[in-house]
Amino acid sequence: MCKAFIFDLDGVITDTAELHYQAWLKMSNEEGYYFDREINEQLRGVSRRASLNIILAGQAISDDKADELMTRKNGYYLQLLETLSPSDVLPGMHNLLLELNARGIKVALASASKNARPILHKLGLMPLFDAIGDGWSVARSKPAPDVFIHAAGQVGINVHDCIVVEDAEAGIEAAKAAGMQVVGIGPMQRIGAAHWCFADTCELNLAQILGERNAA
Ligand code: B16
Ligand code: MG
Repeated sequence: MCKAFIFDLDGVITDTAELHYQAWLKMSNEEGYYFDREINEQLRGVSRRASLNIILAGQAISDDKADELMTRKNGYYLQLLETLSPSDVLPGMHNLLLELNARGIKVALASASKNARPILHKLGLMPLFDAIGDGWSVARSKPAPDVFIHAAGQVGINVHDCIVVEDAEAGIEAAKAAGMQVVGIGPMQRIGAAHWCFADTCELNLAQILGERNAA
């Protein structure tokens, strides 16, 4: 029985992938690293350090240099986040969160991002969440199941009673490893491993997921 919904952030609640792209691109251009939108797709749902490693493509740098590059990129990203507002919530998601709250189903976040809390504040969604799991909550990031298990623990719900909403392959793998059912958002080649698949957030159908009669 579904007692909690656990949401990924980037690509599910809001589309910050473009802002990550702009910030990584600026840093990469300054450093002479090759970076394009195709590589950016590989960064979906993975941690900041794992993202940098993908951009470096095997090039070795010191830990101090890696820290400096990630700090610089995050500075650019934070500048871009300043323009974020409630109008940047992806279609249908605000209503879905309201509906879950009204039904008494717990709502939690499980994001790889260390910026998840300020992002939820800017989107005006913080009051609709019962718990937040983010890039600060656990040591091992997706595809490890840790952030989902952490979020379930925060709302006090058994992992088998949690449904996750994810847009990334790494996130779907992590949620399944946590023993949870997963709703995938995006193209089938990316989210085909999910239990329910929707091309877009506006197509997500709660009644269908909950197995209710008369689901459209
Ligand atoms: P930050 P999610 C992920 O968010 C992004 O998809 C990924 O591109 C990013 O590298 C990661 O957060 C870390 O973000 O640099 O803000 O800590 O999809 O897990 O909500
Ligand atoms: Mg995501």
